[in-house]
Amino acid sequence: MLFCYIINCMNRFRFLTSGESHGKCLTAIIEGIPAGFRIKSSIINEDLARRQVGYGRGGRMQIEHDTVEIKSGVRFCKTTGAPVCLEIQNKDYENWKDVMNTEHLDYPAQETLKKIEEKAFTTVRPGHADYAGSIKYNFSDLRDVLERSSARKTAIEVAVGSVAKQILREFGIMGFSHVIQIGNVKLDFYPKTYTLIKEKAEKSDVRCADDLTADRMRNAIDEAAQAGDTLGGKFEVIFGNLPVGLGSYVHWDRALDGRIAQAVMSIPAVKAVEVGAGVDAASLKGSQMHDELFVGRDKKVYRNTNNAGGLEGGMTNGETLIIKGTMKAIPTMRKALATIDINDMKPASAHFERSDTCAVPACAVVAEARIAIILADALLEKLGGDNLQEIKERYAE
Ligand code: EPS
Repeated sequence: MLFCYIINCMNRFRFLTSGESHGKCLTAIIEGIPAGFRIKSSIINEDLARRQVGYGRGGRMQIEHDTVEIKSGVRFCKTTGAPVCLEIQNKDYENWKDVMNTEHLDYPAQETLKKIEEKAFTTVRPGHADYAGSIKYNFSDLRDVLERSSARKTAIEVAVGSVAKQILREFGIMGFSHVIQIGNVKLDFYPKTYTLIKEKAEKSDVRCADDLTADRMRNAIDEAAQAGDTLGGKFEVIFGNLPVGLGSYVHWDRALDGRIAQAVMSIPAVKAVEVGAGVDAASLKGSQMHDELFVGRDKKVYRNTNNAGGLEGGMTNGETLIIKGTMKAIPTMRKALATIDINDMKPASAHFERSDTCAVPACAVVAEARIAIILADALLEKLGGDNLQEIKERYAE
């Protein structure tokens, strides 16, 4: 039994991250990458830059220039089969050294104490992890909740996702993300092909594939910023060229739709995940919803619709994977909301440091990374193997 479990774990793309928003660095250890995959830090850095840009991002992104250092598990750009360790330095740490010290302070200088007190806060930010986190971990300073619950940690997740994407690319599996709604502004007209959507979205600072809609999105962000408010929205992640049969219907926790939903849902601020037709499926009749199958002259199976979003019975069905995510408006706001102070349990105004007005474009990049991780995991799980050559041979079978 235990033996089976260990075998199963060896063919899994697993990772853990550590790091605080204003701590020294963010790190990840990835386990389960077979030997021989080409992994380049320059490609990871391109993905990190994609997460950082976006109209409506806050002051922190002016400070950081996220770059990864591959610390182990890779030699001359090729994985060795050993755990891969990634690290991103937080540039802002220079300003937070005293506050984020990991050592016990025996006789702190007055100046140091003042800095720590200045950064401590007890007024709960509604919508954040502050209230439940302080009770769960018994903190009197909400800084201890903020630091790890911050979406800053998604930077290292994007680095892990970029490694997953480099693995998937070996098998021709590629994906992208784009924004389809910010506040009340929706993308109504999609460019005709996925290639066009991708190209246009990558060039847009709101990751939107239509110029006019992008203008309206920027205006909405400006208006929210002027009012001291924030905006949420909706994004879509697409992956193509997936083999049939990733995931399974045999157990609930092996269903790929469930695994993807968990991966996207747990991104900070995400409130809903949809597969294919998603919530619209509620009003579609069976005859409208289900994608009929045909066989082409080339003997290949094809369908004229993709309401299933590439997933049937918890498995990939060979069609394009289509996942939508909904992000709520960021809960750190200049326009302070009513709350409580956990120090005296009296009414108070919520704490504000600095924030993004809108981070939906960044969230789309994070979701793309998280989905890539699940797909790489499912692919390695299906194919097994210790090195790229072995896996490629199995894939070709
Ligand atoms: C983020 C870094 C954070 C925030 C944001 C995401 O930096 P700071 O707290 O220093 O401004 O900009 O996090 C949140 C808005 C949040 O609610 O967690 C980043 O690197 O993406």
